[in-house]
Amino acid sequence: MQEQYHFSQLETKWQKDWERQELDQVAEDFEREKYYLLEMFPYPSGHLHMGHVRNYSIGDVVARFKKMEGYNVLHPMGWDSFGLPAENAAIKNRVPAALWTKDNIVNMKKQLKTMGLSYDWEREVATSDPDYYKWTQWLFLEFYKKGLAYKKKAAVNWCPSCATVLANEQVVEGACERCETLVDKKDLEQWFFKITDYADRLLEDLQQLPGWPEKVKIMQENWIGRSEGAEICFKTEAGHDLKVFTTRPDTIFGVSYMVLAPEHPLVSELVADTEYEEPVHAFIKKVKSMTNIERAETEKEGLFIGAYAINPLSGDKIPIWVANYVLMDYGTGMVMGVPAHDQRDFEFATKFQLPIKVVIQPDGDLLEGNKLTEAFPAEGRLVNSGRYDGLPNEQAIQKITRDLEQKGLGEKQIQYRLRDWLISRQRYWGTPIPIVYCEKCGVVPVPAKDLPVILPIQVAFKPSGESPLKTNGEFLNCTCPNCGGEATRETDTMDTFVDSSWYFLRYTDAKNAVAPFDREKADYWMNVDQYIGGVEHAILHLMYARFFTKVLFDLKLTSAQEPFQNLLTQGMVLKDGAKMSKSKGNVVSPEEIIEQYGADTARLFILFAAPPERDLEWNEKGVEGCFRFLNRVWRLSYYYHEKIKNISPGEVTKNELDKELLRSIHGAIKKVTDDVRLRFNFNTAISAIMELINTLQKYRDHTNVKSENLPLVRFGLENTVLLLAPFAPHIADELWSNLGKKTSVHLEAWPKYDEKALELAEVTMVVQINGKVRERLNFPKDLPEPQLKELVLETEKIKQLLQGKEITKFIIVPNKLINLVV
Ligand code: ANZ
Ligand code: ZN
Repeated sequence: MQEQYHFSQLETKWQKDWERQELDQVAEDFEREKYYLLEMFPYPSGHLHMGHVRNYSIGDVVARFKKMEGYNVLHPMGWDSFGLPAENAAIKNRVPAALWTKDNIVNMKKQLKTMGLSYDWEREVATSDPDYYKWTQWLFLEFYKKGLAYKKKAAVNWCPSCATVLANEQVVEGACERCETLVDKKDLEQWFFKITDYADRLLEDLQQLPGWPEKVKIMQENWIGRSEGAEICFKTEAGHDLKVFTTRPDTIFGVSYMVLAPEHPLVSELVADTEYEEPVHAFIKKVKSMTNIERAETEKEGLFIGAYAINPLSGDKIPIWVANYVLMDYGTGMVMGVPAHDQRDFEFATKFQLPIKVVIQPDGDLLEGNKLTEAFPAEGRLVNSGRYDGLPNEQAIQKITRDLEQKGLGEKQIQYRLRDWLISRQRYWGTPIPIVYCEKCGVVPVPAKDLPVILPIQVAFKPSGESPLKTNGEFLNCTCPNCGGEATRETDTMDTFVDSSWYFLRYTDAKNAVAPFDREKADYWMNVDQYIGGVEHAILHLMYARFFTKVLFDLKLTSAQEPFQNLLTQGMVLKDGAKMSKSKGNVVSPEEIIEQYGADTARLFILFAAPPERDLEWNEKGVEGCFRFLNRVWRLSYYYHEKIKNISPGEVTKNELDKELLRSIHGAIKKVTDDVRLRFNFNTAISAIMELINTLQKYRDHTNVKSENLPLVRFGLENTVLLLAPFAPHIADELWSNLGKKTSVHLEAWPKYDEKALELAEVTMVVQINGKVRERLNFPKDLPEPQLKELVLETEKIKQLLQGKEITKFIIVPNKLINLVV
């Protein structure tokens, strides 16, 4: 054994050795219980950052721990490799996006390998690989057959000056990010997935996920946004239907105006050839240039449009307005304005001096419309509501809805905030949508046997904003699979969230050439037992992956109904209180840290510095501390190396010091096991290992050659190495082989603790007389007071000190301290 801890040399050695032994490759084993551990796969930017290091260090501990516990562990890794950065690099540097991506993958894989992560690289996938996107396309076609993929016109952000479609993020204050021209909404044909068909299941099945953070489930719930209410039909004076969705039919007598979304087609009709036509159209134009988010954030604006509606129950004549706070794509795009009981309506009515009529009255002080300072949205009884007066409002909701139903002017309705998923992207670097347009046959899906529709290598991009693939004649022009005539291909590509919605299934059978995956294999591995990643994916990615899993279940491709059984959302890595980022210049490079201290230290620090869900503050001192700790482990092993070489481990104890060591070993096993298995509290698990090393150190300092209990020391060191293995895998394997072991520590069983050894635990208690420390004594843990008293008073030193004195008080801090007041 070398005297020094040469981390760099030994880390490389073990990484090679693990690869040679194929230690991390797994196969289905139907006799054994499986455990599927997954970290969110990265976008191959080319550089590993600390967020990755944290994510993968956490995952690797769990994977290695579960393996030692005896599970058949699937722990794969791959690349979410389609997306804009590659396309931008291609435009900027005139390199094919495919090449740029491949280089980055090679780089990042190399970096990942230096971390010593236990991935089964045989299952590596890259979503931009034709072997992968072939199946993304195949799945698209299955969705299409089921009516779950469809095309419709949808409003997109359009910059008239750049002649391009813009993503929402590229629109800043209603203008194009590049040229600052006001952005239009343009209706273009787009592909959608019908996720709204699954809204109820996506919502209900959240209840089957107790292993998900509550906050993530709430975000999903809000995103789905289920509202129960009614659709109510008002009529204009001229007899047009004005259908509104409301959650509060009970407030219908309080309606003082109607509002239409400015884009609503009825608006133009109602103002045609009136004095309102011009100002209303100007208003529409202004509002249309904003995104929904911007609309929600700006001041409420609106205009009366010169028409009136009739309230179907009260008969009131009410003015019709347009306003920016009513959205076209929710409900019916129309609202009945009830200022007394809806805050948005209250603000609007106050600004435009519309009447505020109270129709729900709480117990207590009478509300008055002209004295309200905000809306009253809560429960109460109906007032000013004709024959419904006096009803509790919950009952009134039912009754009013029923009465309107009978008149054919309303019905119960459930609304979702969730919209169908727009998957078309006018981009190059993505999965081509496998559809062909033929003049004779119309929209023709590419037959499965012709997949994949290969994405051509392209380096020329005209900045037209249209799909770059439109400019590629070879790709664009094809023959119709149906009639053999001339046809053109769909040139939009898929949102990259489609690619990442099923990769966890591909891992279960990554090389399958005849199907996306084999059902039996997928059924063995699914669900993912533990998914780990950033909370920024709490909504979209997780929702889409859940949606896909449910569709694939319905297609009978898998028995899984949920993809991820348990979810851990890791916190951020901060430096000086801020998220590490290039622009802030506070980035710590993982490569440098690994070079300077080794991967084991880097992993240990990142796991030790904070529990996984909390944010973690980078701290060079902490890194050094972990490095010193590993050196301490090394030195201790070195000190005993020769002595215990030919000795078997043993648990026989001969004296108090031995007993303390034995207890400490079992205590550490228990603590680490529980912390990792039950709570993922890796930081406290690591402190327990550190404590064990302290005890071993103390043991070494307090024993001489004759009293050294070497079998016990060996027992202690072997267990330390076993406990350390998931956290610092390289040094653990090196120390394991230094202990004379012939096979990897990562093939060992996780150590078990002996409850008995723990029960007999002793504690060291301080004995004070009048507050002054006089003695330290060992007692069995949790000894009852009378026995403790007896034992203290029997000790020689205390007896002497107490001679001739009377004890007035006997104070005990359990397991810590005894104070005798005399
Ligand atoms: C009258 C009313 C009275 C309302 C009241 C609420 C309280 P959630 O719960 O989010 O589904 N609304 C309906 N369609 C809208 C649209 N396209 N744009 C903006 N607002 C719209 O919200 C449902 C409520 O949001 C509906 O119920 C409607 O206002 C408004 F005391 O109708 B309510
Ligand atoms: Zn055809």
